[in-house]
Amino acid sequence: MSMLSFERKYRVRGGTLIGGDLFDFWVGPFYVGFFGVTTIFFSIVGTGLIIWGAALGPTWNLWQINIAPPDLKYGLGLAPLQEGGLWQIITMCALGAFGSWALREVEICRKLGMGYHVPIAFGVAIFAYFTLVVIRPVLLGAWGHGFPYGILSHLDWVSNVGYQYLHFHYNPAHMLAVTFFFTTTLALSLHGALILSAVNPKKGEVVKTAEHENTFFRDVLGYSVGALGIHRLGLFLALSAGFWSAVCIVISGPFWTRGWPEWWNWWLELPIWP
Ligand code: UQ2
Repeated sequence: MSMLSFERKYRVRGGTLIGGDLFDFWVGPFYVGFFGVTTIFFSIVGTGLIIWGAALGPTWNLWQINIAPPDLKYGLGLAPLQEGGLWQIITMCALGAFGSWALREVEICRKLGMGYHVPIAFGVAIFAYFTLVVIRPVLLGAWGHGFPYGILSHLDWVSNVGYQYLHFHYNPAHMLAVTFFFTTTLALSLHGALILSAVNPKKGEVVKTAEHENTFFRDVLGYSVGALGIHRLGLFLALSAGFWSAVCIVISGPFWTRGWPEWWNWWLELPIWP
């Protein structure tokens, strides 16, 4: 269902960061803007390079297509296209597209006079990806430490890198990240279930309101975090999951090179036992 008649009054001029009025228009329901143009550009070039990389490879099997980063011997230099150079350009296109998308969100926030929570939240996801393909490879001295672009190949990479540190679940930042991911699903399932339960009363009855929502959790837990509170909590939990994911991988290698189980020896080495 189109909401165009409703949205028309919110389609205001201005709020752009770059380009003034030049790209300040919509295509159908979509705001364009300078960053809409750059998003389209990076997406098309990046996707085209992925398809080209697939064509150069041995398979069209969607699961097995793989575009690998350069060999470690290329260090932080540029590699030939077929030997990781494609991966390098595709990575730049991905970051260009993600960054453009975030800045397009900023322009829309400015138009609507809203806070910047959405682009900031998206920015944390971009930060996690940036950590994986730029910050950690740079700290380790080679683009070859980035992860390969492929459905199965990136799973293999995660498994191999995990085993390189013996048992990745002993990584304390990984523990935090996993806990935040799970808690995010708990919070969203509670919230989604509560909202749907409130708007789905018995046939013929009017939908329930915030009072009922609060009362349900006060009756169950003795506490309700509140309608605004659950969204603050959800944002905090989700951003924390992304943040600690970035931390857990960036410390693996640049700041800790042994097995993660060994890290916990700090406990046994405390001077309080003898
Ligand atoms: C709530 C509330 C909502 C909610 C939810 C709660 C009316 C519509 C889900 C309950 C959430 C609580 C008590 C926090 C749980 C804590 C963690 C870490 C998952 O009270 O207010 O608003 O959606």
